[in-house]
Amino acid sequence: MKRLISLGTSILFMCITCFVVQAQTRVSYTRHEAMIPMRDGIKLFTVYFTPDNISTPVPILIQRTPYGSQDMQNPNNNSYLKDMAAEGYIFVTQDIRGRYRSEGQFEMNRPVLDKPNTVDESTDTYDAVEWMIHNIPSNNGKVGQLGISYPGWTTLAAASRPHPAMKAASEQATMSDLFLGDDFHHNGAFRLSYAFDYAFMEEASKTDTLFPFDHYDQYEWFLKMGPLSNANDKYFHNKLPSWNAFMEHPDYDAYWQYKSPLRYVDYPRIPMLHVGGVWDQEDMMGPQLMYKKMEKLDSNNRNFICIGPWNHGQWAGGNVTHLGSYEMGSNTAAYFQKNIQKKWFDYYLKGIGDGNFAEATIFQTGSNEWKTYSTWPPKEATNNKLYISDNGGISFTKPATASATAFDSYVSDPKKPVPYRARPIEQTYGPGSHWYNWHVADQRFVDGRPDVLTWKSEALTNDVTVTGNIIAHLFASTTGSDADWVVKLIDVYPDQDAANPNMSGYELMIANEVFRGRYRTSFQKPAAITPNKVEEYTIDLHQANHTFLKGHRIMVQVQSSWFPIIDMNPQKFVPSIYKAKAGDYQKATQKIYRNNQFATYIEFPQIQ
Ligand code: PG9
Repeated sequence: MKRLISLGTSILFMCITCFVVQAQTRVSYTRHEAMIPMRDGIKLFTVYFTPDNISTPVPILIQRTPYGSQDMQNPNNNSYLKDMAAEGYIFVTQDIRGRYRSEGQFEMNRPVLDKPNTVDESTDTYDAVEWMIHNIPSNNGKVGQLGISYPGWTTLAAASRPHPAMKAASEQATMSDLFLGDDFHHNGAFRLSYAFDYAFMEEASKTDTLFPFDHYDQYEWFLKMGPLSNANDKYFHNKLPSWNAFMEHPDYDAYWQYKSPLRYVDYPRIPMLHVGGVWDQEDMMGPQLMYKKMEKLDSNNRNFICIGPWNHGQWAGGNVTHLGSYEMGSNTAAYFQKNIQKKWFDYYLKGIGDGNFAEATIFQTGSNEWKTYSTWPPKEATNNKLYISDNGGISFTKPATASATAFDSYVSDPKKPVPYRARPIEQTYGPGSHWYNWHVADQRFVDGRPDVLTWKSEALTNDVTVTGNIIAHLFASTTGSDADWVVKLIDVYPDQDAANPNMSGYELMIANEVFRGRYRTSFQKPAAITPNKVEEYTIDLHQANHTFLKGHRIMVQVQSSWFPIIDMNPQKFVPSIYKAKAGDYQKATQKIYRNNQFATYIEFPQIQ
């Protein structure tokens, strides 16, 4: 269990069987350990592998992790690194402050401080790099950093204030703003089951520890837990700093803004390759948001992005040809590792190649093709609008009706929330967990629920491709004074798919997001919703590059709960949902409008 997590990210649970050596091994490696001193005297545990019998000095590639470095595999046996290992690099992994065998105090996502006499992940990396270039023999003085998820974020933080020897970095599935998106909240909605599991896993002890649930199905367990305040009262007893922060900072206040990389990341000070998965269940937003932020200031063409058909970190695996039931048509991880990651580091750290990299390399799902773009999202795309319409249909034409009764409606009941994936919902990183694939799970598991609205097109007569940022504009009202809105864009496979019978009628999510209604005008200052007033909710469903193939249908779904990945909104405005009482949770009737004045639509960018 610990060994698997320690390999860098949780995704490696599922990829463990994939660690096969495919490349012709040309270089062997020797393992070393060191305790590297930081500027405040704290020492960080570090494992490094040096290549044997090489004639020229080689660069250093670092990963910095909270998940434990001691079990770092020989790079020749690690699918993620093996292509680079075959030609010689020095590979380093380091336990960050306070985790596993490192000294010091752990702080979850300790932000870059820029204050004298303080330490953070950027100063720790700086000090580590300084030590490495002077103490690891046969290095060429050039250092790169990469990593997935938390190690992706440590890469982002280090590259934001890099040591002069650091010449290139690749953040992969970094978390970005933890209130607006990624692990702990999405648009202010609290990621209950994930935050609960992860805060305990990282903060209950120095090494990863699973919370001892006494029940298998988290849906039932969290329903039974009741209001959020019960987590501290019954289980955590105020001992987990991150959980306490969730409870004490319900809104996007100075605490979250200070923590956010949106504050401390600016222009790409060194070349940066952002890597993300379109079906990343933990940090989908991070690479997209960080690429966008840095791209605006990228006057030296140092900012690049690659997005693939992956879950959280799946590109590190060996033989990655499918995610859940979705078949990718080729080994997409091998493509990334060889043609993107290796070439990129080889160029910046070894001077190999012409350095002609595509600005954006984005896998197109549906058609299963790698595509390149000179701007991302592509500037040339037209923002078409996909409207919901009557009789459960959707259309690229705005509804003509002026009728105020042109809406669809459902009752959202906090006692019976919509599950976010089919039950039983196993503990996030627990045995048999389906957490890793839930973004591609067949959405038919919510078919027939009266609290999920569905609109869909006829079978398409041509392929239809969406490329870029998908944004929902929901015109909605509620009888309550607060509400969550979940929007999903779905590809419905043909009912009888002769080519792929297992996929017949499959409902594959292409994009999705939740929005907590109280934040519709400001994330800093939540505001009650006026009952029964129609309001527009703008919900970023993030980027996609997907072809709905001929014969498929395009589907849109809306619902008001996604339990327990999102805590249940009381549906009555209270100053802090984290202090809501059981009696605050109430049923509400939600209406989604589709008339000419209030025309719910999805921005659906297309390249003509
Ligand atoms: N998604 C995990 C994480 C990253 C950063 C902050 C909190 C959690 C991870 O897989 O590392």
